[in-house]
Amino acid sequence: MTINQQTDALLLIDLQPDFMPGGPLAVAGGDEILPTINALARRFDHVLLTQDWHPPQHISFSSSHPQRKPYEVIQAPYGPQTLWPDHCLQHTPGAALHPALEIPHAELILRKGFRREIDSYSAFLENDHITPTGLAGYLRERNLKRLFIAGLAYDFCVRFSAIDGKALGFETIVLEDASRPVNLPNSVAETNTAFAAAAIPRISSSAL
Ligand code: VGL
Ligand code: ZN
Repeated sequence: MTINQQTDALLLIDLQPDFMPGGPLAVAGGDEILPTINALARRFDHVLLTQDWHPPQHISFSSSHPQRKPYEVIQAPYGPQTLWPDHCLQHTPGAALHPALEIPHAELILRKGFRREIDSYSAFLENDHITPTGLAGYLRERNLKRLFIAGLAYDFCVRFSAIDGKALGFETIVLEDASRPVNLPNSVAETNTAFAAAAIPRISSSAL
């Protein structure tokens, strides 16, 4: 596969210390992908980053719900919402972009999940699957047509970003070796089924 430097973008999801080993919502091997991510980013003219960015008392924190524990699912007004340990609190070091990232040419840092009452896994739509983040408009105005997506976590924010990106008309490819899952029961199998149903290819960055 050949990168088109005019119309392709690399979209990197939530590469933040809170999702890495030692963090409150650690993804196994989350830090191992950083060298691959840095090497990939050097090969793209257009690199866009997302940053999970929650206020105190965010609806996705189990600590915001008395009697609830991490990884339980509640019914939020907009549908089911998995509860997580407190993570990516705005302006904390754990919410920063990981210091080992070497992407000085990144063109956009898109923050998401910044409203207390609604979570946002996807870089395109918040978890009501209606409220746009503005990313689709940004990509269209810049004539960026094809997305290569990688990062954390494969089965949550990478998953929903890829599904929404494809549904919104962008050609979408997931870089599997440059992503890692949280791995809740069935979450990876469901992600792979959803990608297959949406005709989203999963490739290795070595195929680029
Ligand atoms: C994520 C859970 C909560 C992710 C973000 O980046 O996949 N997962 N917030
Ligand atoms: Zn989050």
